[in-house]
Amino acid sequence: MQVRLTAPFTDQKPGTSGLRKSSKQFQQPHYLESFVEAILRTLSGVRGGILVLGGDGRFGNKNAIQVILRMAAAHGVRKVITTVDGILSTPAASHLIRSQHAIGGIILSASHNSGGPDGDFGVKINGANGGPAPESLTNAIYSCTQSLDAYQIIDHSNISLDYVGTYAISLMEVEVIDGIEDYVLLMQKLFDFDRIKDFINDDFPIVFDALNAVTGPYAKRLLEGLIGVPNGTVRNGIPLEDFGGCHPDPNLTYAHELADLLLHGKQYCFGAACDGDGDRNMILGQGCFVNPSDSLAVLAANTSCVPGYSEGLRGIARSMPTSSAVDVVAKDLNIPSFETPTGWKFFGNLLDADLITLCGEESFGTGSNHVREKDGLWAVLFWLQILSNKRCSVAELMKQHWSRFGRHYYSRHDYEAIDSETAYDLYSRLELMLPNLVGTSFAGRHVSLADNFSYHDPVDGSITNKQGLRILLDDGSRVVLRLSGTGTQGATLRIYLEKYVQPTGDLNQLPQNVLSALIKEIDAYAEISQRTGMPCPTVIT
Ligand code: VG1
Ligand code: CO
Repeated sequence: MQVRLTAPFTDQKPGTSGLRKSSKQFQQPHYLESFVEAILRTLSGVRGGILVLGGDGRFGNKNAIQVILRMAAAHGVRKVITTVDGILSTPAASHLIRSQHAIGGIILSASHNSGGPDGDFGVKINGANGGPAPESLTNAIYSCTQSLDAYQIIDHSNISLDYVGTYAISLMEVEVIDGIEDYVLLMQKLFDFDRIKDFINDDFPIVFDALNAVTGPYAKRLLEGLIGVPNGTVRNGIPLEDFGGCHPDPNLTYAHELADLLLHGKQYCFGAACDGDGDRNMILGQGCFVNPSDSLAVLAANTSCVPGYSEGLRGIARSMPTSSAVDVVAKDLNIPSFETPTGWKFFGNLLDADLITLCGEESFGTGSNHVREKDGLWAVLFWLQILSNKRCSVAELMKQHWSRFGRHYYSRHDYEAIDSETAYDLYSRLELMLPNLVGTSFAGRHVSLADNFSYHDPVDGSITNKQGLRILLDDGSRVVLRLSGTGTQGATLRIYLEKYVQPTGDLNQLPQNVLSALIKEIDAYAEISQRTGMPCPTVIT
């Protein structure tokens, strides 16, 4: 059946790996369908191909699955693999796409954004390598939406997502699988669960917060099932359509209940949380928050503890705003390190070309070549494996790490939901001023470089410009500014601050104190509080 569209669809921001908007916008007639039509017209191999489909369980997930199934059938897809209750984390989807030789996947999630009728919804597109769609694909989808005048859909009743089963919609097969199983098997290949089990059961109590989002069922099977920790270790473990009203973003602000348990309580030795779609992670020890940039460095420095990585690393990559902590480890290991723009899609080529094994972002994202997405629970298991081998606390491990490699004091300040024009003006004004900064003094140091970061992909030669304003100082300190590409209300300004202290220096200071001169200087220079009217950031990490 062909449904004609009367108004053009103009809502897709080019350059993002999908469409992320309010649930209300997604409920407009033909809205979801128009975007899906553009995906199915653009993705290569749709006719006769296999597609993976699932989501993080938020409001709209199940309905979107039914719509996409009927549209996929109309477009001649051979088979769609979807999951019981439509539950499929982003890393698990990436794994399925790869293991099932699918042409790609559609993941229904707005990741760490809130959910429910008043929250956000999203449609993410992954390619045949299991990774987020590259810009070339999202741009092509975007141009397709611009001229769309109709979409194809088949009339069919809903498929049951209650149990595992196989169905047909017209000529298309629908396989409803358990979305947890394959992922658990993959983790069993990488980690020594018995060793983790011995360590934890020997008086190392842990707690995990799924924030009522997708990782609940995965964590229950991995932690309470395989590792055998007490039931209830996984808190907020049932995926809810509105995430129980909470913001499924694992940071100190939005996962504060867990943070309080670890930072102020004595009950647990280790705590972790993941985001809405399961690709991010926050790691906490007793009285100790692990900065995500440090987390990546610790993983890289300790791969010999983990069976899946015992052969060592090919190389590492980090996003530009991520601290240089992992670069220092790479240097020590004598392996290459790459600096990419923000967004997991930029790691795809490096992973596919086997140039790197580990990669990560400061935004609580770490991952490896086992899939093509960042992977929250994988990082949790990696940490538990290191701790089991070293038989030490998180705080001790961090101390050992810094006393060997030095400490990159780091913080990210987010100013959320600023008026878009104000944010844009602030940003472009600073961009224009940057060339004049080079050679002058900033927070008492000399500015060695000030520019808008551009990335040259060593694999396909592509160049991606304007990926963030950076001010580099002669002592290795940095301030980076970006406007978020994932927010749905106004604009979000992110400021990343970093200062390196040698192993012989004071490694036990508070990051906000160490960074205070940079914080003050950038506020004055970019007129942040003055222009936004916000005296302080909404989220400090
Ligand atoms: C944020 C993070 C970025 C991450 C992206 C998607 O983007 O900063 O590092 O890759 O979210 O993560 P931005 O443009 O808002 O800074 V997720 O968990 O949505 O897949
Ligand atoms: Co996410």
